[in-house]
Amino acid sequence: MTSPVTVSTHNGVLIVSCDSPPVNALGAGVRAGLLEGLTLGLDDPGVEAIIFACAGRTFFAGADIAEFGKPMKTPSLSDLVVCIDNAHKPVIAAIHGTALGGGCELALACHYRVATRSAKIGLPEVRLGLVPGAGGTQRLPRLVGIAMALEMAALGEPMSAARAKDIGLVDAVTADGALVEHALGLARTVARQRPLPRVSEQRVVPDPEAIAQFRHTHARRIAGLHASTMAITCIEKAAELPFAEGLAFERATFMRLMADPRSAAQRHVFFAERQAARIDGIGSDIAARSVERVGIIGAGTMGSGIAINFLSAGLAVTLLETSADALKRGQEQIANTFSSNVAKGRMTARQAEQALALLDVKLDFDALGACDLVIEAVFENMNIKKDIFARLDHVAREGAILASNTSYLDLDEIAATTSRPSDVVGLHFFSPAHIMKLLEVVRGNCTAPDVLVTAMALARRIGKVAVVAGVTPGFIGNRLLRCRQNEAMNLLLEGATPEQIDCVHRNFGMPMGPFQMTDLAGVDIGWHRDPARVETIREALCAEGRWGQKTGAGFYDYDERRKPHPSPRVAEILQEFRKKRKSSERAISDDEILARTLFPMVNEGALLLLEGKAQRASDIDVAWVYGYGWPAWRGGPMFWAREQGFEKIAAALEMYGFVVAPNLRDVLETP
Ligand code: T1G
Repeated sequence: MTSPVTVSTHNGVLIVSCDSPPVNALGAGVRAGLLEGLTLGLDDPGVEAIIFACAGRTFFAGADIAEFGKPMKTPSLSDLVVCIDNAHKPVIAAIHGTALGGGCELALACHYRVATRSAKIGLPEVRLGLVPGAGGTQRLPRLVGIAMALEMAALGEPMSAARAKDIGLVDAVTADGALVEHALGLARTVARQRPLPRVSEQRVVPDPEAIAQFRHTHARRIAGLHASTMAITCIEKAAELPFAEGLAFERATFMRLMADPRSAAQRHVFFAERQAARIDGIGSDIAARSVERVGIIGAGTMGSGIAINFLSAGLAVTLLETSADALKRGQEQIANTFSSNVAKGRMTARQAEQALALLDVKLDFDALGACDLVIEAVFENMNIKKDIFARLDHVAREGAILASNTSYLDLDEIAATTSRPSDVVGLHFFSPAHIMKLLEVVRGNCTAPDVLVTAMALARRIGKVAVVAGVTPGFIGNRLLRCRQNEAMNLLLEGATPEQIDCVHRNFGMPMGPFQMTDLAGVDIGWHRDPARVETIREALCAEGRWGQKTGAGFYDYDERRKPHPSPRVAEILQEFRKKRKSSERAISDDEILARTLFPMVNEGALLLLEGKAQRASDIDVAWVYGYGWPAWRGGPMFWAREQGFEKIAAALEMYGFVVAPNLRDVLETP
């Protein structure tokens, strides 16, 4: 097999170039080729300097994650990095694209680093439940100081080339087309300069205040993220220990985390997210349709949030409403969001201005005729949606894609009101639509393959993580959510409290529990609005105006800072309903709460697969990690269930009166 690494000589400078699509991951073959190239350059008296460069879209994007958990083939990345560090001739990293993880660590071991203006550099290992394993936590603080090293290695955020230059991480930034030329120029300049600037020989300036400050500032963000905590410790050791000992500490930490099930779960989510982009039965030969102008019907919270996604990605948006006031409110919501993004440094004022310039607001339905994609984001009522799609059928141009943002209604029924059901697709955004990453792409019975391909491509373009769902009430995410919420309500009737149930879920790693989530979203969603009709706990709360955070009371009472407090009134309501059921109140264990709220979700996931409404179990994981905050370090409901085991889950489901899905064993036990 030909090596992905080639060498070329340029007036005494050896370029060691790697071409290993898609991202030049530092797999065994690449590592071997790089070591061979380096050795060739060091042994050749005619070579005065060596450059590491990559072809394709990016410099080395890290170790090959697919190799993790398998026996490591030599040379290891650590061995390669040590050889670079010890080189007796200058070695230069020519960085473009995303120099991440092991790619960044290889660059740190080089003596010089040149990056293109659009390049990004980072140590995202913590996102995989790991710490850098090839010297990143030891070299980075030596080059940029502890504070910057913490930001990069403990949060996993990549840095722009410009910022990297400012902090001394790279020596020069070049135009995107001038990288190799600049690297060659630098090589000739430094070819005979000695001593070589070895990062490992530099001292780390101790900065305990920076570490304490970082821990305080990011306490919430890194809570429960074991790898981030360990990355901080490794950086602390860089200031305390000699380089070799710090390296050994980092390596031992890396190996321990590699064996940790939490890292396996995060690596599962990494690949599952990318697998979700694949649509079964549709080959790469199907081209996406061109979408440059997006029409959005409804300027409410969802419609405005959806518009922000497309405007931020540089697509023109026609936002339609039925009244000037509603349109104005939507426009204000969009403008305020962009202003807030600028204030928080998420975008520049210029970028916000450019995005807003792409917004066109209309009251005239016919204006949608100029759009390539129209997304209906109106009230969740089938008749309203059917009317809109019937009108769209006459107004939208031929070939335009007609999408509904419905969160559970039957997309096929909506599509049937048009003469072009093959152009109809569901695009289910999650509120707040401009923040939540998940997008469910709902595949109707008639949805054309290129419409699906277009939807998935658009999802990527607007920075969403898309999952294909079949037509079923609640699609993937909400169908599992309904199971959890139903059983949570049953547990209330049997003696549990909202606080206890929510606490169990927060301790599991969810950002909030079922009742906090209901109060946030609105207890009154889907309520029939008749306060005289009270048959359930939820209807009792709604009837008293306890609609959640927005009314200051729901399952909890909220103070002026929206902090939730257990509600005596809710306790009374629960007592009333328990008496009505004549069920004896009992103490319910946390384990029972967890089993009864999560195992039915897993069972429903198996049914989704059996019915063909989800393409693969990992898609269900992606939906819940990105749509509902399931902790990535638990991998998603289906991944977590595999760890629990079929027998335990099936026994519990039967004990609590559930019918075990016929394919559950197969789903949880098939490798
Ligand atoms: N290893 C193996 N495959 C990878 C990979 C990696 N590091 N990165 C990406 N891929 C695959 C990915 O699965 C997909 O495959 C294709 O490349 C395109 O990816 C020792 C231990 C680089 C920013 O965490 O962040 O180094 O689906 O769709 O949107 O300390 O990929 O096409 O078959 O994401 O343009 C550290 C992870 C590893 C970087 C490109 N590095 N990758 O984004 O393309 S740990 C990372 C990314 C490490 C050292 C430690 C992104 C990207 P397929 P893509 P993209």
